[in-house]
Amino acid sequence: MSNSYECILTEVVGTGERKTGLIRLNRPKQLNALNDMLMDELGQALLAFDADEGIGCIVLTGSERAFAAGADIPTMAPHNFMSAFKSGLISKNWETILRVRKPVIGAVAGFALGGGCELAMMCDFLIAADSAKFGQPEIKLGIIPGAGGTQRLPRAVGKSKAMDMLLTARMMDATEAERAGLVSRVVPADQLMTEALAAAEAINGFSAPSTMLIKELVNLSFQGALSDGVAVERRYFHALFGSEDQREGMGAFLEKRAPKFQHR
Ligand code: DAK
Repeated sequence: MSNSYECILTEVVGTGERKTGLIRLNRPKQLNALNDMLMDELGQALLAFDADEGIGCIVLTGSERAFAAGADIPTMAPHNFMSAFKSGLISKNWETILRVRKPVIGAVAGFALGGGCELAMMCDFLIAADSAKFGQPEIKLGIIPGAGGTQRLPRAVGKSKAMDMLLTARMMDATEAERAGLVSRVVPADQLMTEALAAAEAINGFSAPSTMLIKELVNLSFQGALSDGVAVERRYFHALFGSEDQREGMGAFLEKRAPKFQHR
């Protein structure tokens, strides 16, 4: 993997026409605690992969021991209200991932805590190693989540489980996370990357406009009224009949051959 960044590693992987942008969080001594430099670099790498026509999908991962153990506590510790308020404490680049239009798969092994859990929940879906542990332990530090944990966790796992995790700081293991709907699949730790990259490769083979629109619409389903989302979905569905990939996809089905998408 490339080392042009200090706190992350990036690599382009895959065998197909369109490839996967792989980003690995890399502050091993701090269990990938998320400091400003890491978040800046992550934002840059995400946007660079998103802008690259040769990339169909992004995989975000950490190490075997930790996806990320949260925001960097030594950076936050000295702040008071005024300095936090004036500097917008650690808000820079925290939501860049939400601007990415291509699918982002989170591949989580080990700890995903606090901001690490929040970052994971900003991915489009999560594949977890059986070693994964999710939690929002901010309450133990005398604070609360600051990057969407109180909002995304209840949407992912329901109110009761979210309240339990947020108020007691207990961690959820991979099996419970899958049962609760926080992650889409759990695999043995040594198969995590194989599984995540295979999922990415499958997505890379589909029409890019379809993958981007599905992502946009599913995210919309968490924001507005159901009827609004369904109306937008209907319009985009119609709009895709102006694409070459629709003609190719349906033509290939009728001709009993594999489609060759051009992503337009
Ligand atoms: N920050 C910095 N260093 C950390 C860290 C963190 N969050 N978590 C772990 N480390 C460091 C430890 O200090 C230790 O460093 P050394 O002592 O070796 O130098 C090293 O990683 C290994 O950790 P441990 O020795 O503690 O390892 P254990 O296996 O015993 O325990 C642990 C692992 C993950 C259970 C434990 O380290 C732990 O509880 N860590 C803290 C987890 C936590 O409280 N996370 C939540 C932090 S608050 C916002 C955006 C985000 C946020 C807020 C606002 N905005 C956009 C406004 C997010 C806030 C948070 O995440």
